[in-house]
Amino acid sequence: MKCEVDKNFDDEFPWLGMDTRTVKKDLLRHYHLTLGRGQARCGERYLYQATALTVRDRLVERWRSTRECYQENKPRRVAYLSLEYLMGRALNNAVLNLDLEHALSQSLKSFGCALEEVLDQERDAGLGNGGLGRLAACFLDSCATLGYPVTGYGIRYDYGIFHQKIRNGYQVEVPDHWLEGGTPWEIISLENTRTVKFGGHTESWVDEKGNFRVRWISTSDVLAVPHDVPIPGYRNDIVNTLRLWKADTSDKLSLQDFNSGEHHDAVLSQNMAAQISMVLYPNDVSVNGKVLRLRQQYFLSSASLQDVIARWKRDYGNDMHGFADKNRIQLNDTHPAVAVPELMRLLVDVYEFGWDEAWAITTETMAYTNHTLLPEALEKWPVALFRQLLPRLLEIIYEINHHFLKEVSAKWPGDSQKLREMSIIEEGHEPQIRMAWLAIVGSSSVNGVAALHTQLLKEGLFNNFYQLWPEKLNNKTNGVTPRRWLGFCNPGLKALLDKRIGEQWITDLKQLEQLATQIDDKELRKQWRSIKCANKERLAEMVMERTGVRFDASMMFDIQVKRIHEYKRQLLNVLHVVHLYQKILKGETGTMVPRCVLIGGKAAPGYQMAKLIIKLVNNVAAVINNDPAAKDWLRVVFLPNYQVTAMEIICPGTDLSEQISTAGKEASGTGNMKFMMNGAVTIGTLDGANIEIREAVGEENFFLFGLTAEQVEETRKDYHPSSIIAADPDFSRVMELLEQDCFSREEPGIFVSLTESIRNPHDQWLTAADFRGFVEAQEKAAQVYADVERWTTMSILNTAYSGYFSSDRTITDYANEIWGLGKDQQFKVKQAAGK
Ligand code: 26Q
Repeated sequence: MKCEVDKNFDDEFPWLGMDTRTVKKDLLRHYHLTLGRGQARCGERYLYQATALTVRDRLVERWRSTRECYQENKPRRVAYLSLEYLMGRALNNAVLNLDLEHALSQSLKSFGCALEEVLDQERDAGLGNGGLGRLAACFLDSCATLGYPVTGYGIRYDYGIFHQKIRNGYQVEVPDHWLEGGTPWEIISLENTRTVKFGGHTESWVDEKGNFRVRWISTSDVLAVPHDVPIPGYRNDIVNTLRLWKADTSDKLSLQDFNSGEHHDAVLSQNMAAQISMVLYPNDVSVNGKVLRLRQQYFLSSASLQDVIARWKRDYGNDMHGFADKNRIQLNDTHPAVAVPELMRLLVDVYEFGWDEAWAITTETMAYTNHTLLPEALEKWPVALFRQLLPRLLEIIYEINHHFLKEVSAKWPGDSQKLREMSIIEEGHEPQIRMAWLAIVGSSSVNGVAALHTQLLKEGLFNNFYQLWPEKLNNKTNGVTPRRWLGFCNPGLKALLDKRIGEQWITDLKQLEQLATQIDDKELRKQWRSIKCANKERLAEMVMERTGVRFDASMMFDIQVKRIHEYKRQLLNVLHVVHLYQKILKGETGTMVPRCVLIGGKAAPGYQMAKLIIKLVNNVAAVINNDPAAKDWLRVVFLPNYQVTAMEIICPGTDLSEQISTAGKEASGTGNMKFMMNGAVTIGTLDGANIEIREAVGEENFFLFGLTAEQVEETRKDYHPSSIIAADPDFSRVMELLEQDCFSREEPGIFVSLTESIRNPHDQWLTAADFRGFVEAQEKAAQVYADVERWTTMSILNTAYSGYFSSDRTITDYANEIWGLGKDQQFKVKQAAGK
């Protein structure tokens, strides 16, 4: 669809110039007038703000024209519901999408300032934990770039994911007050404030038409105030919206309250309400059953659905019958799954639909993405909590379950076990609501995030549902945005690609395959290496600044960054590091290549084992880095506070990407894709999207090791890690060093739970089973690395075949196969002539 910008408005307010002269004038105006700064230089902070405002003005005008364009064409729309968005920094993204880099660099020169310094002032918007939150951010980028009318809905947390400090090797969590000093990237839309109900009770009656009706009354209401963030597409003049809800009280401080002595109460309720959007929950076992988390989930779901319905009414009037034809709602995991009964409540209680009609609309509209196979990570909420907080929703969930179980009985007559297994309500001492079951039952599409993950969902966790509704389950392998994860984070490589294969790859990543045809070009190979080397220098600088450890760009950079979790097996990585150290001590460096090993990531605050792994990495690093014998061969760091912005430096400077989870546990992984795009070679297990990465790049360009998901299940039945260790002298020696406190001289015994977990026959993660395979794959990687030409080939081919892992491909698949957005629903905004 093509859109012309409103001509009348356009004549009155011609779009702001994008040339250096105009941009510079605006920058000065914002600096002097908006921010009130004088002649003296007041530091980069104000320059950052003036730059951001200058860019924002240009986003806002495109935002308006995009809205008008959607309004005019009335396409089907998608609401993406997510409790998390890991946006990182916004300024550079906007600058490059709007093609303002040159104009801004020039303009800032007159302030004696480089654009990079200004960009560096911005704090990360860290409104997410890890992969799931960053995926949501990449998806929004692709939706805007592809011109799909998709709105992101989330919560505007005052505090995002905690800032990680390391003290004496231990993780310490510091609050992330990212809004301090304000953010230029949000515009408050007061007129779209929604009211969300909590508590109270329900009451039924029969209306004048004789219909059974329910109302939910005596509630404590909370206001949801939209803070809109612009999401620019890549050089297409489209700006979509991320609408983040901030909670506010509905009992406004009135003069009357004040006079009648109720001021205190009013302030209290302000606090209660504001708590909802105060802080992002870390992905932590200790969060289970926390009321505030459920309040957040319902707050997001209810406000967002009301918002979608309000737009429907504006565009189509009060009759909601065509609603499902014009709307899709994508649930990012089960976190917003309460949207299913909430949409039913709105349709049945407020818009007076009959149950069956409301259910048809709801299930046609909803789609659910699953992100985990770990059964312990599946969300459940105590029925008692629901009754107290969301009494009307509990009634609706029971009703949904009642109808659903009739369907189960029809398919499996007399099978009471099936009924128990599939019931949305898990019976027991404390009955619980199974949110994944609710999401599956209430959606027309259920997808996994990588081929293996989806297959395992079908065979395992969701097998009953797969038997009932085989057509519901589908795969959408994750992707990452090539703008941020190649274009912006690796300017050196971007320039080379532009020169070699043209500039189209950035929105059509399959074009990278052209690189393969140039693989023998000497000049290309030389430049490829020199870019990688420069990126390694840049990473080394960051490592030095943050840890004081010197990384040497001539050594192999072996990197593992991701959340710290036992299934991701950072511990296996450490075992290998200790093994290398031991070989160095024995003088067996013959086939070794010098390495710099970097591990980074946050541990959930209540996850003791994960926190101990961080301490182990730090202690091992301290011993190795202080041993002169190791200096030429091995350096190790734990990089504190891993976040989006750090990854932008890390992935371009990586040689070897560690993707070593226990097979069958990592749903997809997305860091693996960022590394691949930037020419890192993967050492990995057959898990998540690693499998597809290996297929894309060819098995000869991937260092494979470890049990398959199937073998993992087999091995568990008869697993004796201590025998594996005893039979392997290298492994024995590694365990000995750990168990004899060689890395815990000051605090003997602190790592016992880690070494015991490796020796435990019930070790879920089978670390010992994969040790030997891992060491061998590492030796292979070292051997190839020593052959510069072979490594260069592998590196180039990894980039060349990473096209499939663009989130543009993923979103195109969501659009075609889940949302039913064809080519005709893709927008191209045409700017008025002469702009
Ligand atoms: C749950 C309950 C209470 C509080 C927090 C949570 C919570 C929060 C975040 C539970 C899980 C998450 C995040 C999960 C996540 O990031 N999963 C990852 O999703 C990626 C994108 O699909 C995959 O690539 C990863 O494999 C998967 O681990």
